[in-house]
Amino acid sequence: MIEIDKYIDYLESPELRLAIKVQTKLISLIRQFLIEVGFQEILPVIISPVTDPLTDYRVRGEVECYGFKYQITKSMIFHKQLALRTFPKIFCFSPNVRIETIERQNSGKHLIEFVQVDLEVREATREEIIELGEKLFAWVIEKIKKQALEELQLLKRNLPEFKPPFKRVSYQQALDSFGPDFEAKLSSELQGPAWLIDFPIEEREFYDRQNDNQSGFLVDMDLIYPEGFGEALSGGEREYNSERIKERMLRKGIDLKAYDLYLTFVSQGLFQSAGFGFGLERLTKFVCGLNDITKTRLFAKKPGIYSL
Ligand code: ASN
Repeated sequence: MIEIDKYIDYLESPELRLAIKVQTKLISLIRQFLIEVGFQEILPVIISPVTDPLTDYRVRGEVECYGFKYQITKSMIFHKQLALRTFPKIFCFSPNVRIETIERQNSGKHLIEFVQVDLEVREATREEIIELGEKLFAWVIEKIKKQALEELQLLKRNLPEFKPPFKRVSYQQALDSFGPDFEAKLSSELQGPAWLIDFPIEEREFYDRQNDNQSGFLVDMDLIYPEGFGEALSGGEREYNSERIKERMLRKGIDLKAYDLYLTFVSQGLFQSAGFGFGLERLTKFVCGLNDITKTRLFAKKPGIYSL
C-alpha cells in the first residue's frame, strides 16, 4: 500500500526538488542541441498495436479500447524507423513502460515507467551516431555545469570531464576483463564515459544490424557513465532487410504472427538508419550524483512496488 506520510515527505524532499530543477534544464539543453543540428521533435506514442519486444515480447503492458488491444510502448524503435519517411532526423521524449523483473527492484537504476530521449537518423552509420552522441553529451554536460551551478553545489556534485572522443571497449574485451557482470565493474573503473561496442547477436534485439565483416556481432553500442553510474544509452545501426529481420526474429524465438503489422510495413521498405535512446532519469541521476533513481522524478515506480 502507499504510505501517505512517506509519500508526502518524498514529494517535498529538497534533494528531489534540486534534481528536478536540474532535469528541467537538461530537457531544455537536449532539445536545443538536437533542434540546432537539424532534428525534428515528434510527439510520443504511448499505445500502439506493436512495440519493441525487448527481453520477452510477451511481457508488456496492454490496454483495450473500442475492442482493440493496444500495447504500451516499451520503446519507440519501430515508430522511429517509420517516422524517417516523414523526416530524415527525428527525436522524441518518449515515455516507456517496461515490466522489469522483481530482482531489479533495488538496482537503484530501474523504474517501470521512465522517459527515454530516443532519436534516429536516416542513412546514418554507427560512427556518425557515436560522433553525434559525443557532441550531445559533451555539450550538455559542459552547459549544465554552468547553468545548474547552484543546484550542483548544493548536491555536492563535481561532474567529471566529457571530452570527445570517448574511450571505446568491445563487449568481448569487457567480458574478458571483468566477467559476466561487467557493466557495473567497468563503469566503476571509468573516469570518463566509454562506448561499449560490438555486442554478440544473441545479446540484443533483432533490429540491431549484424556486422557484414564480423559475423555474429552487431554494429551497435551502449554508452557507459563513469563512477559506477552504469548504462547511459543504447543504440546502433538497424536491420532493414525484410528476410534478415524475419531470420533474426525466429532466432530470438519470436512468433512472426505477433509482428505481422510491423513486417507488413517492413515489406514496403525501411530506410537504412541508426540511432539511440538514453534515459532521462538516469542522466539526471548521473548529473546530480544521486544514489537512487527514485530521486530523479515525481511519481517514480520501482519494479513490484505499488506507487502513485
Ligand atoms: N531506444 C533504443 C534504441 O534506439 C532501443 C531501446 O530502448 N530498447 O536502440
